[in-house]
Amino acid sequence: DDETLTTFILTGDVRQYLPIRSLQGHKGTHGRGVLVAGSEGMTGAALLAGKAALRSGIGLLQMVVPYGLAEGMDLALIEATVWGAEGEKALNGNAWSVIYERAEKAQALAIGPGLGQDPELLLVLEEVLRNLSLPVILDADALNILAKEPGILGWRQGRGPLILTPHPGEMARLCGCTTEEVQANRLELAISKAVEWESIIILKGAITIIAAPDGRAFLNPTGNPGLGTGGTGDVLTGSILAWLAQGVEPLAAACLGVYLHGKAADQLTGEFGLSGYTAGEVADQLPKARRSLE
Ligand code: B4P
Ligand code: MG
Repeated sequence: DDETLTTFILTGDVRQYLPIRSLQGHKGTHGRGVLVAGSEGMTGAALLAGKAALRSGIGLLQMVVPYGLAEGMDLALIEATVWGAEGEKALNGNAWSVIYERAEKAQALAIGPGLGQDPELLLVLEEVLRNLSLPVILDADALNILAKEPGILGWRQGRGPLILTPHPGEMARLCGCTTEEVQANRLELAISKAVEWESIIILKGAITIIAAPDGRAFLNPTGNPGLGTGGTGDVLTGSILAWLAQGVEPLAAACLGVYLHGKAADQLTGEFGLSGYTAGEVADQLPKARRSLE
């Protein structure tokens, strides 16, 4: 029953999920991740997710952004490689070829933060779901686009792990209900959709829920209301991308990412209290949150 299948994430479990960094390790062994994100006015979402991936130990971060924004991104996040794909100010339906090229040599892919919602991007999402066997994270605008055609999630089945990271508003759009209905039914809804869509669902908010396709669910004990500020969701996505790229199993990567994101925020309350720290500061705090477990 639900009671035995639903547990809090334990610090001891999270510690075991942390990948062991070999003394001989190099950027090739620490994983490559692809981040498809950003459009005019929302380049910050891409930068925050990218920064969080770097702060979570990724070996090589490859950003795929609209070609009109590629030069600015390249200068703003100097540690990442940046690839311009079709679309001047936002990616369009022809962005797939560049995404596919990058994904072929990577261990994980995340798509969505600040992406924009060109209707043609539905075609790109279909290609991602159908053709990529690496673990994929769908966040933000990828979820908003998907909400118009949630049936395409069925195309993923049997092809590779999928993680969805909706906040309650995005979950409502995906499920065709209201945000209030989501909030009144968080656990049941997250579990039933994780089973139905054969995906890991991270339903964000105070006590984020991580629901698995086998019907289990994990509740996150870390985090605080200071996280309710623009960009913190993008930081979460980038961090999980990095854990996946480093070879952490998808469900463990989801729990590890959510736990450390909240832990970083909890550490920041020591200096700032319950508001006024920024998403970028949460990203920068991630290594210290990780170190507190070692
Ligand atoms: P968007 O405008 O789409 O916001 P976004 O770009 O996705 O923002 P971001 O990526 O920074 O944050 P995200 O929420 O992904 O949507 C925001 C809209 O959704 C708002 O209009 C809001 O009304 C609605 N919405 C969002 N959360 C809601 C909620 N809980 N209840 C009702 N409506 C909601 O990621 C935020 C991160 O902060 C997550 O990791 C989350 O778990 C964490 N967080 C936020 N508040 C927290 C809290 N009190 N305690 C612990 N963690 C918290
Ligand atoms: Mg978000």
